[in-house]
Amino acid sequence: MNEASFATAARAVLDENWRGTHSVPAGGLYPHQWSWDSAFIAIGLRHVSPERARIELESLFAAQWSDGRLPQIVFDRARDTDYSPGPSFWRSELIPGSPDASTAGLVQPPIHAWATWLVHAADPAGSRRGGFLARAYPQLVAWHSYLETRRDRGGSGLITAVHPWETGMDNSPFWDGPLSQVSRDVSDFERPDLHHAAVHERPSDSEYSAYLTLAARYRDHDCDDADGQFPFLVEDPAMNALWAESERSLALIAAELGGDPFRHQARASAISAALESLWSDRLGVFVARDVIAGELLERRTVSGLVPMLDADGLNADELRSVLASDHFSVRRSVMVPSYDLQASDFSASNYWRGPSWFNTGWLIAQAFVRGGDVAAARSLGAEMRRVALESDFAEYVDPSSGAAHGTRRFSWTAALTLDLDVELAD
Ligand code: 2M8
Repeated sequence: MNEASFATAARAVLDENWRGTHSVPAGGLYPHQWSWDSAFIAIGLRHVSPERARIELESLFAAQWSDGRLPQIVFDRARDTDYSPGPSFWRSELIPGSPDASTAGLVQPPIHAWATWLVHAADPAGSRRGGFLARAYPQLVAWHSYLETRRDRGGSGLITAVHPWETGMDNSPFWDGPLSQVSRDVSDFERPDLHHAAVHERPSDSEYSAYLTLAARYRDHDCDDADGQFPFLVEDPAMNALWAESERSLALIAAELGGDPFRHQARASAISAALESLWSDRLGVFVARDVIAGELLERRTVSGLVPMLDADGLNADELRSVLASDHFSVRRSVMVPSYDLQASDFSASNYWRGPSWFNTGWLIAQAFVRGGDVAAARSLGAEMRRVALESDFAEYVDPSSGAAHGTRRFSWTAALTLDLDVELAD
């Protein structure tokens, strides 16, 4: 692969999906701004234009709610019917504490402080000149404080997701059990997503009915986290590992600003310690917890590998051996599947039920770097770049063939492979 043509192609995707103040994940399927997409995109954009990367994050921060939450989606009101559920479903303007922008009421995994630090580090002089960290820091502290005070529904020291969408891995097999307990009250809905991706690549109508039922219920309670009867409450390993990682980044940001890093370090250690309660001895990976049923959801998913990022957690040898096992290893491609290859309900094409994704690949590359195995990170990065280019920057791919699935010219695929290209260059 020609590195120069790879970088040119990746930048073209980022330019195409740039909307002046933020990027869309992909032009057709996802016409709004998504929370953790923007963070991943900013990590790649910092190599194209640090200024654009800062604007990407700040446009999301501008949509922060008064309770500190950063919303899952900031809507482009002009695209209401192009994506469901859109701004007229959420009608956030009627909910107390919502911002001027139209947004969803849910959240997504808190990777923002980490992204903010990486964006700063790409251009410290420009960042300091514009006061980027000084503005971002209080907003990020408020975001983490929302998670800590409003979202620890299980009392375990971990964040609880109230909707599969909040984990970013919408139809992960983790959620099959908890979702089976949710009623399907909303039955009349559009599926504009199916104009852009095949039906076997997306969640089913039954899952969508449960998703919309949960979202409508949360909205109808003004997105108030005090709702004691909420029918879906889960703790996800990746979401919590990213929270711990972001808290570590808050310590770096605080130190850079002359503030107190220690309280953030202490919080990060407390989250990492709480994450241990999601370790499954039987499976040898982290798993999720159903807070309502009070039980671990014992499945092997890529989310359960993300806590290996933690430098105090597992080392690179252990990560290598999990990835070499029959559950995660693939013959041709080294891209990591989203679900256990040996599971009877594994699918190579259905969304978060098996295909390989580039954001989780990037996270695993970071874990290798932390674990001291830069060579493994480089080889994963090289494979990801090859597959990204060959698949026209697909949203997700078949783990063994690299065949493209979902939408194409997907922003975080381009951003994160570009980041690995720059950061892991020999
Ligand atoms: C997917 O999720 C959205 C809902 O948020 C959807 O299916 O419509 C997920 O892959 C999620 O992780 C991602 O942030 C979003 C936009 O790329 O798409």
